[in-house]
Amino acid sequence: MSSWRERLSAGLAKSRERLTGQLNVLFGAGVEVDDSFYDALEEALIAADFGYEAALKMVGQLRERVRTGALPDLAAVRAALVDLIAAEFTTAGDPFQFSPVTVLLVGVNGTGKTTSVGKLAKQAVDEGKSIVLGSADTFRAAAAEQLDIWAERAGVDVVRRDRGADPASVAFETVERAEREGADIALIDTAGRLHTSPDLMRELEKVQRVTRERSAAPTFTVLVIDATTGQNGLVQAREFNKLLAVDALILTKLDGTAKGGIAVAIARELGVPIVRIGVGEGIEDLRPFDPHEFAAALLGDAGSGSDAAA
Ligand SMILES: Nc1nc2c(ncn2[C@@H]2O[C@H](COP(=O)(O)OP(=O)(O)OP(=O)(O)O)[C@@H](O)[C@H]2O)c(=O)[nH]1
Ligand SMILES: [Mg+2]
Repeated sequence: MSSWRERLSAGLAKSRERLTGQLNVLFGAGVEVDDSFYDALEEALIAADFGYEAALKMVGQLRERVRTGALPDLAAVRAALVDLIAAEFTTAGDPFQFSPVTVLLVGVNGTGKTTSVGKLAKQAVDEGKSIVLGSADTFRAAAAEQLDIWAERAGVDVVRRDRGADPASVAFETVERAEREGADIALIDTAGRLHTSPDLMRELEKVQRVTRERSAAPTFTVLVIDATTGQNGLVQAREFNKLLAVDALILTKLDGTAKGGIAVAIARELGVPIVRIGVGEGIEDLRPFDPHEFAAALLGDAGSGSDAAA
């Protein structure tokens, strides 16, 4: 059983191969650090889904530092790129720092919302916080049962209704119950839906509106994105954000993506923090997001030589 760091590192191995391949070229025998090198690095960053603008900006900064002689060797260049990638992320604004707080998890189908609710519940309990879960996924038959299993593992209660009930009413009741019990966190799971489905998006907007109106505590909308979906994840982020003004992101399945750069593209696009990352299916596999740690995993720690995990 590998550690979560190893899983993250293994998941990002393909992105890393492309990027470090270019960096190695930089110091290969007889290679000139010229425009074509920077073009190739830019292409590698774009291929890893960093996005055009971010790639251009980072390579421009790297080019400037190499020019001034600030980066004498491969390790220095790699470390500089790690810093540049890390600097692309905002870190302030983790909803779970607040108490009391109301958090709504949204996203397209199968991104890992319910699993993340379960993992977050366990973490809250481990930290000695009280939490009430709400299953506002009244659409999928097994959704409430799935959440029940996670809730049982975490030892917390779930507010739920029969299938087909109004999800906004479940959200309302969850907030009410959390307030009544003086809970630290009201955490609400919603049904997955495509951003291209107007009816379902309107329904979600109502869930958010009702939740905000009912909640005296600050209310955060957290978008859950499956990192393996690459550019489509960026489109999802854009569309959900347009309608709901997303406050934070959870990026799941980073243990299995070839395009880790998408984290940069999405966080940049929305200008909101990634507050957790999913690196596996187990209850412990939702970790705080550390920009520097993530960037280092994406490029491989210089000199560590432990890239063999893939
Ligand atoms: N490898 C991996 N699998 C994950 C991760 N997070 C979730 N999963 C898996 O993804 C699948 C879908 O997870 P769910 O939590 O049911 O997704 P959901 O967003 O609630 O799905 P819907 O409610 O149908 O929209 C499950 O098999 C999870 O175990 C992760 O970080 N890594
Ligand atoms: Mg679900």
